[in-house]
Amino acid sequence: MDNKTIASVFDEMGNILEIQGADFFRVNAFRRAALTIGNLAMDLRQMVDENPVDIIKIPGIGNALRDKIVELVETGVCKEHEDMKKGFPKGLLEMLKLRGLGPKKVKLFYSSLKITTIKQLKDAAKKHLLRDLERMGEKSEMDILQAIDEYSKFSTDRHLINEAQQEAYRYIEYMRKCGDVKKIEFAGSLRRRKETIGDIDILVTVKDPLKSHKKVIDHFVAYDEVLNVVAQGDTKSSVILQSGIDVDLRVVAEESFGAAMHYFTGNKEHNIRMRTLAIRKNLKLNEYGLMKGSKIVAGKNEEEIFETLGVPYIEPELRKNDGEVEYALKHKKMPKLIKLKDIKGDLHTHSTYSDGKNTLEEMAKSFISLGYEYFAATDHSSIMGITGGMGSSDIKKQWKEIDLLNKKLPIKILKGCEVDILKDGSLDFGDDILKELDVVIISAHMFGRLDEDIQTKRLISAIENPYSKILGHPTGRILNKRPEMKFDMGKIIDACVANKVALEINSNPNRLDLPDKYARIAKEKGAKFVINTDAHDIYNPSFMALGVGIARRSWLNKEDVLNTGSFKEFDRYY
Ligand code: DGT
Ligand code: CA
Ligand code: CA
Ligand code: ZN
Repeated sequence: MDNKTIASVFDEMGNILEIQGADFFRVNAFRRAALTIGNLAMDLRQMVDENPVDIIKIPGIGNALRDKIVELVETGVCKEHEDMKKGFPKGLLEMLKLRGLGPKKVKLFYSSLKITTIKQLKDAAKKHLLRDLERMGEKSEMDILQAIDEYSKFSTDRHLINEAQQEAYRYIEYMRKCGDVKKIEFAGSLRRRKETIGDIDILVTVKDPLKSHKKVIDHFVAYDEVLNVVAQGDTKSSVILQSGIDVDLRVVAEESFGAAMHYFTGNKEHNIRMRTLAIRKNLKLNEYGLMKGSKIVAGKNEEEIFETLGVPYIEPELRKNDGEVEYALKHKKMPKLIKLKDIKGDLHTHSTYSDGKNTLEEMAKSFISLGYEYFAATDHSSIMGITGGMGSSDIKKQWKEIDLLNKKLPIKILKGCEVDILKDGSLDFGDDILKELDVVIISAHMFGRLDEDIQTKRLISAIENPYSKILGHPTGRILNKRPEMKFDMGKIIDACVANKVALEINSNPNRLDLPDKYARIAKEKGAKFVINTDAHDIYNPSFMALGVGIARRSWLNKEDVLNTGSFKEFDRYY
């Protein structure tokens, strides 16, 4: 942990304390320490190692802060800071990022209007609830709206799917402990496996329609992780979790469960399209059921609703109203989408040969435990020098280890590399190395902001390299952080098809790249795909399910994806 990070921890502690109303001296002690450390010439890590006693000679740092510095340097966290954050709304700290908003104002909005998120702040400003507060006015209210606008341009309140999914699973597990819950499922964008999630939608049915409702809702709001109860009614409730994620719960009747699942899975446009089908049959479709007048003709499960409407079952991932209903009506049969269990190996992984956290052998064991037939070791080439990419002697060393491991382990390790695409479109390893490799992933990690034309040419020239097999994380996007690179996607897909380069669907939840809208077009143009995890430790291989979700949203079946076959079959494509 470097000086800058330590300073930001102290700064955050000062902010939390000030919002909580701690006394001035305590708040100021953290503030001053943060400022001093931010401007310090000496490296605190080195001081902790060499002469921790001297740390208290820094102005403003006493014994207590010295102990925290040592703790931060040695463990990466500080217990008091972690404890402070526990009961504290994350949204309040996020609010501090708004231009012109300090702890005093955040505290004011929290204590007077119970505002804990930027979204609530925006709503309040729009309703003119802020202008009458102490030391506020019409202008400062408008300033806040403006600051939120600026902020939202480069940040969103959508959550990464793995984080939302984890929260949903944990919540559902907790809800099952309530004896009155019968069925429980999540719906919404999480069920459609969209790459980011606005809020979590959970549906339940209860054991006793007369007595259970209240018990279920009470159990729901009593969850440990709940930070704020936004609404609590007889059949529905909304809460905000400590993690900042909103969760909606609805209690529905048994005979309506399927209809509610369909309605709340969405998306909205798909629902509207399905409703027009119902109308044509003189029926009505809503969250209670497929209705003839006031009578439910189908509703307890989704299948019977589709059947009654005369359409084959449409998987949740396809429900976007971008042609799925028309396809269903025309073909009377939906395509068989790829499944997680179709995947036979992972072709993009890292180990300590570059920036991975685990050794090659540890990674191998992780893949063995998933039952894979093979995986490719594809550490970075050397231009990623900052993160320890491989030079030609490193990769040769890796080949030797792969040969040894292949003799003793029940999995085939392929020799590979994630080779950087250089600025001019050439690759970061020469033919002498590339020709020895089973798997060559070409990735653009740098120069993401070239002009569209130049970027397109650069990528095409990399794709045309005869050794290229996979275009890694094609758009380069980082969800909620970095936009897609600008290039002509149509031309890149055409070049991949012409040169037999598979497009990667990178399963890392921060990437989920290639996005489904492009993957679907690529499929129509005849492209092939690989779904990889880009694992950097022994836990990441579980990301595969997320990539498969994107593939399903892109209408891909097993045959479109090369790592659903043996490695021989993969290689046959090239
Ligand atoms: P999110 O939460 O933004 O990631 O996306 P969703 O799709 O989960 O949206 P959410 O939570 O607002 O609503 C869940 C589903 O409920 C949505 O996919 C479709 C349905 N729904 C919500 N509002 C409407 C509406 O006004 N009309 C119709 N037909 N359906 C709606
Ligand atoms: Ca939702
Ligand atoms: Ca919702
Ligand atoms: Zn990688």
